[in-house]
Amino acid sequence: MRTHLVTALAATALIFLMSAPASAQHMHGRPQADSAAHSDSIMMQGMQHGAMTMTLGLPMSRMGSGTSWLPDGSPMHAAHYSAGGWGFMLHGLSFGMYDKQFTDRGDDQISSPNWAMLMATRPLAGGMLQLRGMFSAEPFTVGARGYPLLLQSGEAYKGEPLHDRQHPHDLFMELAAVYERPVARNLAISFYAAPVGEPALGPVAFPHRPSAAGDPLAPLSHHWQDATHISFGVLTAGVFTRTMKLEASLFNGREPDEHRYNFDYAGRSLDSWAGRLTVNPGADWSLSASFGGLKSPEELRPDESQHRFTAAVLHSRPIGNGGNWSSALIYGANKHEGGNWEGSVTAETNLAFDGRNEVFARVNIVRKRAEDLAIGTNPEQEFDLGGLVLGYVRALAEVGGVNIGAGVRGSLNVIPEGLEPAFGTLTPTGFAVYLRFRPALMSGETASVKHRGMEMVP
Ligand SMILES: [Cu+2]
Repeated sequence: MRTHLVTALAATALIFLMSAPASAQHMHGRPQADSAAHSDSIMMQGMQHGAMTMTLGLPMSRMGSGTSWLPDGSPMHAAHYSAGGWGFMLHGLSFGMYDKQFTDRGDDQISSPNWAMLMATRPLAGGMLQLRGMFSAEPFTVGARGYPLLLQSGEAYKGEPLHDRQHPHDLFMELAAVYERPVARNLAISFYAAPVGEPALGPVAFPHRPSAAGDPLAPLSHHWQDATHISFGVLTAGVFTRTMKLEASLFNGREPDEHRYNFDYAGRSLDSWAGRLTVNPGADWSLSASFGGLKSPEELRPDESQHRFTAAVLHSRPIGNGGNWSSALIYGANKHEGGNWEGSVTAETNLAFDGRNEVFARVNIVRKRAEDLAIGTNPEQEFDLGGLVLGYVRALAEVGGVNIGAGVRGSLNVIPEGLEPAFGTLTPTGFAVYLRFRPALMSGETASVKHRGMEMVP
């Protein structure tokens, strides 16, 4: 526990240091945005009009994880600056938390869930090239077994399925190149190649969802919805207009293994596939549906492939003075070969009233098998699980462009009688207290997206 405390503090300090100089740049980056001197960069062209834009004049706030789309009204907690014809953006999220999960299957731990992402963007051959690196210190700051989270499942450790814990994310979460190019007034093509990255399967992954921004812990439905966000080998091609995007991916469908520092290619190819349709009908909304085939995703059940279907509605809009309200309703289902569709629902909302006070809530309903939870009955037996999460984050300070908040989170789960012997209760609970570190809100950008409309075609 002491080593985790030390590494958690080290990680938050690291993120802090990484954010601070970039944010200082960001501070004097704003006046530059109004100068015509930087008009060589696509993003800076957009900034002259009050918001940064991408291909087809789409706002940067729409960029989700991988190639997914958020609502345009999503808040951007990022630092931005430009140099040498490139536009750089740094964003990330780091928590330092104490997490206690009750019952015999619970545990407590001090840890730091975190990620940081650097993007470099420049014009290329009539289009836009973007290079991305996303990293997580969780292998050090959470540990190989992950952090305690009752009823969570997915991935493995020392030959056993991880259960009642959330696995750490890999050191290399994403290394990717994106190329987008307009081919008509309102039509563009995109290519995404990633030694590690996210295929077009599922909604925006939870670490990137504004509707999950106050909560350090993962949704219980992660492996039914967005768990492919770290895949070791992804190729995605897409076509999009300003309101619609259609994508297809080939990727390595195997989940990351317990060695979180390396690239998991052994014996694998781009053996899995996915397709996704996303529609952003207005500035506040993003709707998506995806379907994929995952070849042998789990190392403990190598003979089993599965299909996944997801559908999601994301909503996000600025409110009041520096506030934002973001919500998501997500359905995701897995079908193992020869098995039934096992469904899950996530409903989550994050309401930042005014940039100081933030409340969030999540409801998870998910059907898991006995073997997911390593419950010693018939491995195929299915259980419907329910989880309710409520939390509050209070902004404490903004230091050097880093926004620091303190939060508290409580969870109440509801399990069927068949699981009562394992947990000793029908309503296992947990709580966490934490600090949250992230770059300050890029004020003005999100608001201007609303008023700007979509008239800015490059
Ligand atoms: Cu994950």
